[in-house]
Amino acid sequence: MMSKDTSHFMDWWREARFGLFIHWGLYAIPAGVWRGTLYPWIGEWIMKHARIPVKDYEQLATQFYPVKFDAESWVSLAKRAGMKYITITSKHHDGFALYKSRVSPYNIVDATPYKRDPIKELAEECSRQGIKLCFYYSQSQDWHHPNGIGNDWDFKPDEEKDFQEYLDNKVKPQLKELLTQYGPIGMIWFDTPKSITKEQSLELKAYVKSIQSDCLVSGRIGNGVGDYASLGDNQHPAGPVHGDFETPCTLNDTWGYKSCDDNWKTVEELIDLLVNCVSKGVNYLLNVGPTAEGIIPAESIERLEAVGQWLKVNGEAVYATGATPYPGEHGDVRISQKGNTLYLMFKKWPGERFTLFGLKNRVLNARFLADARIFVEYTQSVLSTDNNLARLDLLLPEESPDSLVTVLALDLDSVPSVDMRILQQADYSIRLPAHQAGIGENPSGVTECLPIGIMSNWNDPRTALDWSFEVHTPGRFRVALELQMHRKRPELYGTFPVTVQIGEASVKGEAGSINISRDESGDPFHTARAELGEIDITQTGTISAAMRLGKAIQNGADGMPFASIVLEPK
Ligand code: H79
Repeated sequence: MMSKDTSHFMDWWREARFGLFIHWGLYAIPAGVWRGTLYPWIGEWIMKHARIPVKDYEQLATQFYPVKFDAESWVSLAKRAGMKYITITSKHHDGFALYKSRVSPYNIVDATPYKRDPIKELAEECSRQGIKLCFYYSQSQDWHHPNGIGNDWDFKPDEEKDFQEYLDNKVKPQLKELLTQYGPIGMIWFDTPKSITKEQSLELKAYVKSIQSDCLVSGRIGNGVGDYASLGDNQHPAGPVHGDFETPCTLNDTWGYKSCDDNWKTVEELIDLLVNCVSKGVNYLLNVGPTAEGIIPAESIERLEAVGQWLKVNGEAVYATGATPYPGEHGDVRISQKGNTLYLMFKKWPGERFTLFGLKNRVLNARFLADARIFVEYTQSVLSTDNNLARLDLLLPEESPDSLVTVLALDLDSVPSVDMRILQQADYSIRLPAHQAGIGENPSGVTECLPIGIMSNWNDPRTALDWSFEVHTPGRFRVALELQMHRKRPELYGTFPVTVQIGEASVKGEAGSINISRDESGDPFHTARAELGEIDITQTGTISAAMRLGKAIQNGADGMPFASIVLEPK
């Protein structure tokens, strides 16, 4: 007999969807400035960027006295934001332990005048307020330990270090402390595996599980042995992901506090990013960097509280939901599902009429999470003249019921079942993404790069990408190409000559290093959009499309980072 007990040690994490990341440590004191020089990039990296000797950086500990730290207010902020777990830096790359450690005196209790253990206070609050506590722990980089990776200005080059000695004498003993001093821990959030071997990753994982068997380990433990996988820092999924994923993200550009970083994302952007993660089944781990005094910046608090307000109304579409059943996107709508309910999350309000194509179930009820009293009229039909395209026509209020993303819940007669073809959308647009492309003749090994949804190594004009899609309303369309390009090094990309064939029509153009903006974050990708021209689609039904490179690409940057073709009605 199969067991009826289907509970799983990852259930809490899969249901949570939204967590608070906290980067707090000695780097909050310089806050981006060392000896009068403002250092670019992320604040917690200042020791490495300024190549600060261990003995100088250690002096910061003598000044660390966060008088305003208040565990109750940090945990209640996470609760108000609608977050279900907190992941805090117990030790970042600088090697400083933010908790009482017997393994190394380089910790907040023994090396600072503060002498309190904030992790202990947070653990007590988390347990009181019912939120999971998790620890970030930098297992590979440690710029304070002679055998940790990354510090070559005080110590030997990494290749000559005895990394195993560091694992045995610092990492494992500190993990043991973290897993025995603070009650049940949700996860150890390992980061930047660097040169750690598969045996060492497995050894660390087994070690964690031997102390707390239900404690998760993050994907960045290295070598693919984590309990789930991680997207890159501030990376967002473009298409479906296979398996459990989380994306760690910032509110501005830094993780650790930086006094001059004012590049705050707006509440609108944050909710858009959240619903995009939710629609792909990806957890969103959003960061705050408290000051050296122990204050979470007011700009962070305001934004998290606003997201929390939205979640209070719309959490049903977020917590314990699954990814959209559709293979692709629906314009400005993101979709999630739970049981027999499909949630349409409108990033832009469509106005009175909206059509959802390809839903095969019967709709029993349509209700807004923001206001269940609003009556939504709808009709369903299947058009045999359009290759059996199912359509659900909704009559909506002219004004959106919610001020930000509005969620419409569709209660169905059974579990959502959808058309898996690429469908022209209600606004007549058509998206042909990398993750839905067929890859033709492929001698040079072009691959689809999930989950960020770009083609990798596409530099070969012999390889065509192809699609077929369903058109219900022919007409003239603008053809645009979206690429995801590296922010820091746009010069690696030249431009790419491409030909796009849509049915009988074709357009040629150049896509490439345009609209790349540099910023402080060092995040890897930026969307660049190129307009290629216009084409006519003259008939309804199934249309095919293909794209080729005009010449071989030799740019040392992994070919053309193609994300999507977008056809928009003229
Ligand atoms: O903890 C946060 C970061 O400190 C950590 N991961 C998140 C969650 C992280 N470790 N390494 N990295 C992120 C990537 C670092 C990239 C770097 Fe650079 C390239 C460091 C130095 C060169 C870009 C440019 C970032 C800083 C300068």
